[in-house]
Amino acid sequence: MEDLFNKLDRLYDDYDNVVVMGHSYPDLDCYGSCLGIYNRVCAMGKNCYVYLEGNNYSEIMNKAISSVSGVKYVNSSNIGNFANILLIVVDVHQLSRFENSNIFDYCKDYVILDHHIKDRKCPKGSKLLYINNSLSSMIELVTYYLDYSGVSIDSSVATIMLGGLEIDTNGYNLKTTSSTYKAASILVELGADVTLKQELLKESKDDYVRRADYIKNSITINGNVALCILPDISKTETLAEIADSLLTFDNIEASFVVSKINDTEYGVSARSIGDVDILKVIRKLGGGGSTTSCGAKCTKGLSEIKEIIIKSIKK
Ligand SMILES: [Mn+2]
Repeated sequence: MEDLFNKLDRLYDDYDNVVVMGHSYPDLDCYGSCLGIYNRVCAMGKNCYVYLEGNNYSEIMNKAISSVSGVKYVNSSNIGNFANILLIVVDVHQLSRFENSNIFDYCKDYVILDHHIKDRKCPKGSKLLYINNSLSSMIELVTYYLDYSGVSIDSSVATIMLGGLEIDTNGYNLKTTSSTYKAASILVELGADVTLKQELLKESKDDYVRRADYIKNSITINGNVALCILPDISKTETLAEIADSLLTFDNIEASFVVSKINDTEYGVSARSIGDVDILKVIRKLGGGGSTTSCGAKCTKGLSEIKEIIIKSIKK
């Protein structure tokens, strides 16, 4: 990793501006990583900005954004005012899932840093590409980057980063190694407040009850795979949250959550902590991701999606 950190550090000087951006519907892993890199680049005396479009964010994200101060942001309305931009994309590598999928129009060069399984649709021509699917989260990498650089960060940023680490590992259950715990330890040393992190991750009672209701109506396939169909149009992050929750139950090793995400498309979110090959199923639905966490968006009908999932699991 030190090699990567040195390469990154050497890049910034060739540009007037550095913009850090993640995926659409950002979560704390994505946003916390943007903030971490932002702090590193600012510490080197460079102009840096975090790209946030700002609409349609989760309650957790809105709380996180308002908890940090002094960060310079850009979005589609003003990115055109900046020249000679190096873009650093984190936590995603498919252009269609970028927070702004037209961002390349504004940037001279770009770097991609991700921890998801590499997709064929990964853009070619980056200045630096680092995709390491064995990392628990983006936060893990960025934490080691900050540690290596000796950069200090605001306690609010460390808190968000700790929250991101917890979310991406589903509470230190998925892809968690000794380095993951070490990253958590570094973040606490950097000032992360465990109580505030808990506050940040809190959800409303209504959301909890709604989720419990969905979970109650889920079915189990082969005794270890939960399938949950949501009755209403939902946000993709809701699907992801429910898929995470399902994994906390006895005997459940994998989960699939399906819901309409707009008038024409269904979203599918899948999680696995065991040997169930969810990625194979998700690929059949045209999606992608990692072997522990993946998803798809498709225009197939609900009965066809259900059939593909159930048949593939039973096979
Ligand atoms: Mn992530």
